[in-house]
Amino acid sequence: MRTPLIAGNWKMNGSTALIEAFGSAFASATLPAHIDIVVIPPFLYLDAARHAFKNTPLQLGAQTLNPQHSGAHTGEISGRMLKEFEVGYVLVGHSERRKLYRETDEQVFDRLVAALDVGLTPILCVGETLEERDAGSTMQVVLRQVGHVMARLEPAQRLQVVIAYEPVWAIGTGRTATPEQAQEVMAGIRAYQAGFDTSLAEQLKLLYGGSMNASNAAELLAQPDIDGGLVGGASLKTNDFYAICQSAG
Ligand code: G2H
Repeated sequence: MRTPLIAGNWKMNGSTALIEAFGSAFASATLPAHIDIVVIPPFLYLDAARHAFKNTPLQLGAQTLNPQHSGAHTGEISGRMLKEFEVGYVLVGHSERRKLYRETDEQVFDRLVAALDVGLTPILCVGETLEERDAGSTMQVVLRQVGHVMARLEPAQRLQVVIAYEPVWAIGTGRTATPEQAQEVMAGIRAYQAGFDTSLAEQLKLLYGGSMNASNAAELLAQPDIDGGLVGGASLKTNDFYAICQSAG
């Protein structure tokens, strides 16, 4: 049985006021008994969130990390630093980082290994563009991104990775993959893992991301291979995020 995971990726949004609002809303919220909920604010708010979320079930995640643990990397944040601030999860390979900051599969791999080295749970983001989907190469693209990382990990490391399938054409566009489209790709990712180890495939946590919201979450989360969501826009409103968490119960 895989514990559902709902992660809210705030991207470059939020404020100390929003952190406080989440702390208050989730301190008194009634949530499903078995669920992991992660809020992923910009780095600058992690410390405030660590304090504000003390009496809530909310866990902390970061949006990226540097592959090095320390050194002359002006402007960067390492996994070791994130651990000091009680961060448990970190996104790697989000499509915005791949596109806007030219992160390659190799750099994604390095970041993911750095996360594993310090005991952070990496959420590896993969997904095809609209052109790639229209060209019929969705599975090829997604499995290239997944394989570039998973094929090079030790079996024990593979168990620590969460994978988020986020079709690029559904991100922040209001256009969601249908539950069937998402399920098809996610079943393909799980089948790929079964090539390494069937028990890994059963344990692997797979999230859907791309315009998930309070209205479409239940249908997406009901799919057999969707274990949770990576939520962007809808994670910035306490009520919407709470409703999505409820759908995962
Ligand atoms: C995909 C998602 C969160 P949104 O990037 O990672 O964002 O839900 O706004 O499409």
